[in-house]
Amino acid sequence: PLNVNNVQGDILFSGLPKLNESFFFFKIEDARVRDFCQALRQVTKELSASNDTTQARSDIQSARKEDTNAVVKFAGANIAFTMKGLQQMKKALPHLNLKTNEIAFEEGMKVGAGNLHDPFKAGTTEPAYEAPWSKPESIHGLILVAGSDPDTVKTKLQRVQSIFNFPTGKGPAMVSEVTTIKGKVRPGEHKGHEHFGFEDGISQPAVQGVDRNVPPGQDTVSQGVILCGREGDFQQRPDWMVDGSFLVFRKLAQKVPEWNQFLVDASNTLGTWSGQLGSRLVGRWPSGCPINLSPDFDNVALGKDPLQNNKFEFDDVGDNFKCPMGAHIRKTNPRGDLSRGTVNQFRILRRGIPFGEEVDVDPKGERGLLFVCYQSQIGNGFQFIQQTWANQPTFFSDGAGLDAIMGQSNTEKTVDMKGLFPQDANRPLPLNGINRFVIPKGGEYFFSPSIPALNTALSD
Ligand code: N7H
Repeated sequence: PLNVNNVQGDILFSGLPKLNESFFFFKIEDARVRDFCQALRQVTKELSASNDTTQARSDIQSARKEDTNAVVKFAGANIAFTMKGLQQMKKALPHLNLKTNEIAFEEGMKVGAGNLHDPFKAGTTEPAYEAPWSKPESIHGLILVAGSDPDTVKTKLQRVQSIFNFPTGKGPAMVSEVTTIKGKVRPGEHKGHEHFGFEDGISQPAVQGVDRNVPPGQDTVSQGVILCGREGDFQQRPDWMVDGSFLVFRKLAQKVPEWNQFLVDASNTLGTWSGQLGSRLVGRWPSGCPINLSPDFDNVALGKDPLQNNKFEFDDVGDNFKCPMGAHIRKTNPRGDLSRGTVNQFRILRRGIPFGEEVDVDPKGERGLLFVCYQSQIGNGFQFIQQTWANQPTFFSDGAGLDAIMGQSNTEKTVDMKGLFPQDANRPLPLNGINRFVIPKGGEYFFSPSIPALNTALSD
């Protein structure tokens, strides 16, 4: 049976306490690979397992919900590797079996950028990724540290880095910095809401044998949908990959003033109001209240109630859609639109965090979501949701359009979306340039190994 103490802490349950998070992307120095692998055993003592952060996490999350400053100071660390990183480590670990059977991971995100419909640089087929995602060769791994406050996160990151002699130590550094990216929850009343203003992290699949007290409407998936080598992971994996999970990282910029303006302009032409239009594009009101349960106004009490806020189906009446087919939550989890058994193969655990300052603090600054998700198969998780559901105008029926939040097209400029209004399912929304509001800046695919694997196969 699964021992959750073997699984890194960001993966299962509700993740590490995320008020602040640092992502340290590193390269393993060519001359120090052996030292790096040996140091991993020391590093595992600093990592959080899925189980040992439970109390701190729930304390901090209740502090977050109550809108107070977190009083419990805690930070947890995890480590993950790219295929390039594992290949580098294999120089010191000749027996390491790298037949991961995961094509997306082995190729890296940039190679598959075209299939994701990520934008290209004008007139080329080169993804318009920023550095370092434009040159992923040197990205070998990621140390992520999430916690209650910036100082605790910083101290924790430094402790892990110092095991690799970074930036300096008794010997030469075993890693060099590729980049460090910081995320944080939004301030005050916006806590828990992403930059467009919507509460995030409401719907997550429960994992069999791990999550208890599963709220109504929340499905339970096999362990192997999230963890490699468990029942429900259909690929053959080397032993060391068991209880690890693929980590997808995407830096997604959000054009907040432009989105707000679009909602005002489009709702004027459509004869609605911007708040309702935005919520119909997401499928939930800002509080998290599903539009299926409250079509005309936000019901905050319902939105905050975990016993109610997932208890719904996309139950259309005739040709009238309670929730547009292209709404973000309908595209990314079609619930009973397909059979649950089918949908549940394609679920992910989302562990992202916003980045950037508020619009009023830094109007010209960049902001958005550091999207992170876990799955046992990238091709059935992130990639499938983005390519086969979100980017497919005919999913799951004609006229659905792209996912209104993160759907992407590299051919169509205008996509009509059916069912935007319950009163008139065929009233179209001409989404000129649907890519405009969420813009992928790059990212990479990582593997987050089990703690025993870090202590054995990956260190000796
Ligand atoms: Fe989404 N948003 O604020 O609009 N997402 N998402 N997402 N998303 C969800 O249910 C958002 C992105 C999923 O089970 C909510 O937790 C934004 C990507 C999935 O009902 C909100 C961005 C992918 C779900 C947002 C973004 C997904 C989900 C509702 C980019 C995967 C659960 C709150 C900047 C490829 C669906 C909630 C379910 C929910 C937003 C990206 C997937 C508010 C702004 C790239 C599976």
